[in-house]
Amino acid sequence: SQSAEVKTNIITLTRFLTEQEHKQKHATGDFTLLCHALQFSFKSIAYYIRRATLTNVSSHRLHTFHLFQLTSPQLIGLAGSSNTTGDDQKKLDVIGNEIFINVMRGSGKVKILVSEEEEEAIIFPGNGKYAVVCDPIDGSSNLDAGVSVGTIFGIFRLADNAEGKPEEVCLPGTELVASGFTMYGASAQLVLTMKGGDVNGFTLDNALGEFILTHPNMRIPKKRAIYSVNEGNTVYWDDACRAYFESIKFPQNPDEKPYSARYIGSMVADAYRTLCYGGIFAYPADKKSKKGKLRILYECAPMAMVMENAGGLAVTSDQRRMLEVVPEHIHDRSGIFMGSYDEVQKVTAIYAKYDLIN
Ligand code: P6P
Repeated sequence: SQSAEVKTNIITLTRFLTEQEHKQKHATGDFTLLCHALQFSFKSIAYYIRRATLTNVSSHRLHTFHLFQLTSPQLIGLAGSSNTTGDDQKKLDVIGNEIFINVMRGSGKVKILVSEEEEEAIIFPGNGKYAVVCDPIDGSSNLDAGVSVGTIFGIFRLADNAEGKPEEVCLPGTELVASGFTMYGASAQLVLTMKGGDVNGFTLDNALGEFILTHPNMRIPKKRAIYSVNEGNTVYWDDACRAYFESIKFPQNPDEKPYSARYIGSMVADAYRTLCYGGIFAYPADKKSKKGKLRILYECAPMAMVMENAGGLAVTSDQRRMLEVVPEHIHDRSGIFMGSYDEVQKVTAIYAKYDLIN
């Protein structure tokens, strides 16, 4: 019988990082070691999410059991603390955050760590040259429903004289040296991009415990009639925003079909589908969320860098390039439209028409 093709030359993330390092003339290896620490945190979080899922299944017969209570049922109940957004902090959020903090500290390469779960930036002693921004478990409120959640991250190279002050990491996305996200779905899927580089997808092989390069040089389709937005916020949108979504739901041109709607409510899952299939993802700033809901540093900018390096675009609600926005503080927010190049251009064209009118 046909034996399954034996892959004897697989490219692991570890090998990929070594090859990337050799391309950099003055590489010291610090960035590579930081990325190894990052991949270890993704493997650890993937393990705990999978275990939580199993625990949830085994305990379903006993009582409703929130996935966030990672360990044994005795730990029922929320962690009791709440994060910067004020929503209840679930056990898994806490564990994902703690894993990330401990692994980044242990790397010895990080000076400043910003996490959605931490009000203040964490400053590590030592001479780390990098700042890491992250949302350890984004979308966790959906976890109980089996929706894919993920870790979103970005890496900045700090100035040599950086003292470890929060304002030193309030940088535009154009300064990111690397960014990406790991989606914890059927398998853990890492999407990683480096400054000026392309976008590469790695799948965690649980047997090997290695991320394997499965999606080299991911390119987002130039256009696709899919839109991804929470239409429950329509009543809060400004006129230009409404006009844009009206234009794709009720196309003027009779031979144009209306767009399909796809919205999961977990940014990593919506972003990954948008990267793979094309279309537009939006979380507009509106009357309810004046600066938008998503965070610039560890949600909008890393995702914008992935979309741009894959051939797409990302803009704010006032149609500025997302990557050029400088956050006013580490948890600053922005409206965002991101995805296929032509689709984002359509948004900007409609907004331009509205700006002319108003
Ligand atoms: P809404 C999840 O809570 C999250 O931070 C993102 O992952 C997601 O894109 C967004 O919020 C969903 O927000 O208001 O549509 O529920």
